[in-house]
Amino acid sequence: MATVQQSPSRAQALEAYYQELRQFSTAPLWTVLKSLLTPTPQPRAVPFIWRWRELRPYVYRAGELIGTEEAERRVVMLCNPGLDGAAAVTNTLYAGLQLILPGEIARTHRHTAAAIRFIVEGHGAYTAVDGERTLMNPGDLVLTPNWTWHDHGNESAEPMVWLDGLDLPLVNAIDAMFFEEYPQTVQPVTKALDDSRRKYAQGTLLPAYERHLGHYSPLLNYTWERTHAALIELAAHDTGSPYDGVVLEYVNPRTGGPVLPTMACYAQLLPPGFEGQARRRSISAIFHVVEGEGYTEVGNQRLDWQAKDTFCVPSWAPCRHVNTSSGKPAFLFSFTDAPVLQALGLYREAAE
Ligand code: 1HN
Repeated sequence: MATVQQSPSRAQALEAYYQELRQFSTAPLWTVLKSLLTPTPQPRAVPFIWRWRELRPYVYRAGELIGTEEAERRVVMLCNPGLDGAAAVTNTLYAGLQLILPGEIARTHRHTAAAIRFIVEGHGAYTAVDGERTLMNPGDLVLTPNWTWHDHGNESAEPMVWLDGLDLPLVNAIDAMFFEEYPQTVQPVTKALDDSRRKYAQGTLLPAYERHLGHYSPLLNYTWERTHAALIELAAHDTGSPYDGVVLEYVNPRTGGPVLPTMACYAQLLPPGFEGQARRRSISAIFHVVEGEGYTEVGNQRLDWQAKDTFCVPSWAPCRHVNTSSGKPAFLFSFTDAPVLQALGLYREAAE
């Protein structure tokens, strides 16, 4: 009891000491240690779903209010409610819905944040990356790797919307952002249309005369046509994983590794009636529904989804997918920061 009786003066002495430390830009570790060394990750990002039915009118309204010339990129960003309005879905990943109208151009630039595009609707607008163009269709996955020149143009007769995914919050957190504009609006086309598809979409037969150097996939567009066919073919004889159903990773055909050094992409088929098991992973994930209806339990939240909705699963939240589409498979696309966690020895997973 003696120490307790002394404590008011000791408490005062400590408080005075903390005050003095502050003037030297220092602080005691022992008052914050428990909040730094949490037993498990404590993301501020919360499980959340952005519903296409609600957002679509706002995406198209942006098309009436602002042009691509003024906007550089016309995007409605998805902002996690737990992250105070930051341009972020999680601490590492950004996502947004980009609209490009017929006749519009989104001018050429490059940056050290890497991007993926997953096409939501519209047909035939192009993305150009380092001299190669690809025409995009719903469900296609298009890569714009770190520091590659990229522009978009819509020479089709209909608007196009896609989901942008970037490692922007990560790149800014590690103070590694660089950005440049190309001297011209549209970069010169130096390669045949879909050049990389002919060279690299085969996967098991690659051009021996071309050594693609770089830490990202040389394939610009992973078309939904191929992805969908691969999932259907695999699901005919395979039930896949108890957590994810029939799940495929989009890979770099040169290495078998992730498409980008900071982001991994997946397509999955949840068989009719699929009720997944719950699992936690020490990664951030953003899911986009391609087809079907169902729900995903993330922690204590139930996120009911349908086609074109986008939702997030923060690190270490238990996650369980259920397909409620009657008698039909459901298709999900997702991208994660798993390559970062894996490269740093920080990847973990645990069944619930
Ligand atoms: C960007 O360059 C694009 O090229 C889209 O389409 C979204 C969000 C933040 C920073 C750069 C694009 C972006 C972006």
